[in-house]
Amino acid sequence: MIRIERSGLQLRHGEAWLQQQGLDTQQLRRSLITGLAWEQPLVTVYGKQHRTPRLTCWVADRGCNYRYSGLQQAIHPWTPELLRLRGLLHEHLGADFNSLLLNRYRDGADRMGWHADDEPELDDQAPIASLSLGVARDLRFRPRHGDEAAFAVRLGDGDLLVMDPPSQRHWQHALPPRARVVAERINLTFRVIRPA
Ligand SMILES: O=C(O)CCC(=O)C(=O)O
Repeated sequence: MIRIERSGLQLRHGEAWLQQQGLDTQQLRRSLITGLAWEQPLVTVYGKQHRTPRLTCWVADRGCNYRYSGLQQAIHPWTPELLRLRGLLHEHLGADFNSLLLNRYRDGADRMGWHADDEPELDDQAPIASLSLGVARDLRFRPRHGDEAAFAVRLGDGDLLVMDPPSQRHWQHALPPRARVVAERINLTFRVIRPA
């Protein structure tokens, strides 16, 4: 894994990490597409309601509620393949992830706006581990203050990106739209929620 460091930001990037663990990423992506209950929830942003420009699924241990943009996510149970991924991440990173947000970008029009994963229910001492499946997309980073330059990390099929504390406090990230991308991508972010 290579380290990407800026003031207040610490990332670790492992290319084709899932393939190195012996996983078939194409099969995994297909199975997640057909096996999970994908939703396109209504969210409220700046007082206006709209559907998220991507599909999502929230998987978590019991009691791990998560709310963003005024939306309480429905909790879906862990499947055997998601438990296997959680086990692999625990083995390599030592973190006890108890929740997982999956985002499914159907093509380059689907996207995620600027934000930090800094909701109060998230444990800010724990890393966030992100796995990518499918077509490569750019994850952009920009500082919340100061004059460090924005930059992007290209996340390809099977990549692992670890965002270590205190990155969420000082930086935001976004997945911008890409007009030329016609293929699908799934991203899985494993998190630690402090149970209510
Ligand atoms: O799709 C991605 O790589 C980014 C996902 C993300 O920003 C998030 O889940 O908070």
